[in-house]
Amino acid sequence: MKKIFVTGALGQIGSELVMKMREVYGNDQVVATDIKCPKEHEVVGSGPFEILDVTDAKKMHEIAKKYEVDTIIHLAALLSATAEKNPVFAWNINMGGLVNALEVARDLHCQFFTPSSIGAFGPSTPTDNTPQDTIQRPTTMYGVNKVSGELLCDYYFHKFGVDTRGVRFPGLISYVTPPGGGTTDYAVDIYYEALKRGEYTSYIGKGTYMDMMYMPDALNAIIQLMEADPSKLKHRNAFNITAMSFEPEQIAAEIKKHIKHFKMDYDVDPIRQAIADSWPNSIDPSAAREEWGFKAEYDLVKMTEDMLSKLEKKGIKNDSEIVCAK
Ligand code: AKB
Repeated sequence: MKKIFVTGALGQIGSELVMKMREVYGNDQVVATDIKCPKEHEVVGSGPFEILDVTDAKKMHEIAKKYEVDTIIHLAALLSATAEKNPVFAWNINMGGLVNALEVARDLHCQFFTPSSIGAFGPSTPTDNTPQDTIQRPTTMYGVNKVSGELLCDYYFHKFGVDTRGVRFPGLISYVTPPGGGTTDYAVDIYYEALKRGEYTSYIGKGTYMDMMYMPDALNAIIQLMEADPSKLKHRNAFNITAMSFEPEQIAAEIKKHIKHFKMDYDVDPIRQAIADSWPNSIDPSAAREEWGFKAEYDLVKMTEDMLSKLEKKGIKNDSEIVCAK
């Protein structure tokens, strides 16, 4: 039975992954950690939880040892736009946290997962159907962290035999926990604003294509890759995976099918636009398909239907309707 240690457990991926893994492996088998500890969170209430700042190597080791974990899912990191605002801080959290987690994995013989990103590519990377193995010269601090992280995880595999595995995530879209500080976050915000106000101002410009994925597919991908037969893995850190690629007009058109009066305009943020422009339009996930059977279930149509209905169930609705209802 796996005993899994998760960092960044209250973040966008962590808050759903912990609950899913507790369902699959048992509540007590998943030790969630985060720098904060809100009292009322289901992750905190449903199984072991510890406060951890990932730059604190000693405490990380102590917690992992205390629970006798055999798997580490290292998620704590700053996303692209936040990292660009404070690059040295991002280096310290993203790289410092990663090397600490890898050291724990080495010492305690743990299997290891950490996500990379489409941000690991840069302007000199082929932009369409970006291959698994290609040029990686990113121009953002986040991208530099992600490429360095991929290489560091390969190093720990080759040098120390740590079973490191990873994927390059596209923008992740979910109705549970909002992302924070990413470039692809517009594709989450747009659903909330469509329901609340019937309109959205996109900070990403018209015609900017980026890869995206609905959270259920992302969670399945992590579990599937961690369960994959190691003898089948030619790559490890990190596999291209994607479910769809779209530009703002396309997601807006899809939302309009459900909310007829929905309107979108643009007020482009130069920082996030420059980051988006440096990333691929679409990546090729064939290595993930071939080596461990990756397959996404949700495309833009299916995701939009599910996202809007789940947000409505959560009570996200037109502000004026809320005022009228009082
Ligand atoms: C971001 O926008 O920073 C992330 C990512 C694609 O890695 N969502």
